[in-house]
Amino acid sequence: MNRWAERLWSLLFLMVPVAGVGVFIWAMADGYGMRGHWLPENIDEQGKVIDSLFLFILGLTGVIFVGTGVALFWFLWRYGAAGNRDARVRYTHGSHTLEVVWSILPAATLLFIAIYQMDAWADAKIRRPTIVVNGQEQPKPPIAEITGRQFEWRIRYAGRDGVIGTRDDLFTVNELHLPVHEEIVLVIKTEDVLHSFFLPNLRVKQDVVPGMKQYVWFKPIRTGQYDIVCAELCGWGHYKMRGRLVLQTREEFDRWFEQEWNNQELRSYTPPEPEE
Ligand SMILES: [Cu+2]
Repeated sequence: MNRWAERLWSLLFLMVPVAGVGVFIWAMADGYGMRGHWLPENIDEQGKVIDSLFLFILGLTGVIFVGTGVALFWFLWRYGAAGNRDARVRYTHGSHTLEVVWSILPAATLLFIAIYQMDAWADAKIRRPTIVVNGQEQPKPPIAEITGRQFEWRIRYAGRDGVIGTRDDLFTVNELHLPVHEEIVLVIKTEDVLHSFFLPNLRVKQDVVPGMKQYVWFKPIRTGQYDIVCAELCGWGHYKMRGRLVLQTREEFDRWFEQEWNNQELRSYTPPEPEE
């Protein structure tokens, strides 16, 4: 390879970090051609925590990505064979110190991230909201049960008795209405294969595993219509497994619920027998 080919290849390698970072900035700035490619609007009370964790990890990995990309470019540029015909080759059996350093640094970084995000993880996945019943604190019961199946979301609301799995439950498909400014608990499960229940605007994403019942919770702070998405490739119709999340004020929600519930009564809909 001659000198010029070497330089060309070095510059091509340099394009990896340059274009990589460029595309991210382009998307973050919502520039033309990249509209809506960055994080969707956050409408969850705790969403900021998830977003700042995301940005922190992105920044950290970004610095390492740029660092290794630039180092690779520099070694190609400076030490190519064509430009160093007289250089003497030095054989090495490795550096013990270097290996210790590059093992400990990533390990320490991963450990730091694990500890740093512990609170966010606990809030999102472990500390389910509670209510007080007869002076006793207990986990808040879910307002609805979401069942994923190829290829739709079946939604079952606890009826007036507040208990899911009884005869007065309300059923909808792909349309989830919820009140805002309240801690929402949902129970999710699947009828067939793995799905992933994803509410992008609420920063909620949870795999739905056959045979398991799982709980997700969040607190929406804005009314409007948003997406429910399946984030796990679950079959040929995966792409159309999307639903509509309608966030309403408590009054609007109650009115909607009443109306739907009365309609289902009129159709004398017979829901399946309770499971438990
Ligand atoms: Cu799915």
